[in-house]
Amino acid sequence: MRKTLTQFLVEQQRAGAAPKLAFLIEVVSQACVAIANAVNKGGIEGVLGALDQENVQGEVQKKLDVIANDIMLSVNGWGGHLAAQASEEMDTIAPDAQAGGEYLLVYDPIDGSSNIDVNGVVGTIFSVLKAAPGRAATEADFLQAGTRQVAAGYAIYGPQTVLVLTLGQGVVAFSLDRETGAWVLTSETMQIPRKTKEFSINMAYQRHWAPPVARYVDEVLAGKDGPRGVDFNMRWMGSMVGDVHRVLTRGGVFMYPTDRRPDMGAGKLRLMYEANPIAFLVEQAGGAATDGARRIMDIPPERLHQRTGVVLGSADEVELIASYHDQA
Ligand code: P6P
Repeated sequence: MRKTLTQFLVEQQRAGAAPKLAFLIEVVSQACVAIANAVNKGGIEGVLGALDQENVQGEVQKKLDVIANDIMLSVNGWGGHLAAQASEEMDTIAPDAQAGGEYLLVYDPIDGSSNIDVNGVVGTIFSVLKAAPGRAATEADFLQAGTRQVAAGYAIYGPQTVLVLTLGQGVVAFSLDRETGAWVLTSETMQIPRKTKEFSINMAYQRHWAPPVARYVDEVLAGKDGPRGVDFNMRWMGSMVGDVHRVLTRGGVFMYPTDRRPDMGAGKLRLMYEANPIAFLVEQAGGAATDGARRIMDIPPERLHQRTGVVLGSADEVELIASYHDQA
């Protein structure tokens, strides 16, 4: 009988994890089951397609963006363990129904939403921070560096539905058994090898890249006859969760750097609910995560929806790219 998420969380409590944190993760996992079902029903229940409204990012919202956000809000908003929630899809924070919650939950309810209508991989990314004790939460309370996270994870809705999680003691993965509704442990420790021959970047923006990124990609594209001396492979899923899950599973380097496009000076990916939780997982799996030059989890947040460049995965490659930034 495989271990379930519930059993894992009980063991973590016995090993010293805060009971309310374990409960929080259990509740988030239930929200992810509901989102997985909504994603899986896709066209059947008419949840595909876009709404004629934009989110705080100025991006057209997909129906599933809003459905998933509503699920996260309602499933996580009753237990009193959270002081507040924040989301890519909400302008500002949503205080919990009850006062006194110890934790803050911030998330991207559906990452990769451009993939929804074409049956591509999408996911839910979440990050857990400590709330300020004894008072109602404010937006400023969320602005904590990634090193302050107490837990982080994502659910990936693909051929399998998998929950990947860290509580700061390594990275574990659970697969959803749809027959029982249980999250079942399928990886006790996800590890990213230091070396890789696989890179992940959207080549369409090549002419906009800064020199260190252009240099790195030119060298890997030169293959065995070039300075790297080996041929590389490329993957780009258009869904960060999909590309990151591959990197956590078999290594690789994922890049969404800042570039010279008018709206990309700060990058596309968001610090609080995409880059930080993923960086926590990647570091816990022995990888590295920078904005190209500096550690993502050290970046001091100034705004809830702040963006950052992202270079993460196999440590040797991330460090090489950082050295090119230092030299530039
Ligand atoms: P592009 C999805 O919209 C997302 O935020 C990430 O999940 C993904 O890695 C990236 O944007 C894809 O961006 O510019 O290739 O469409």
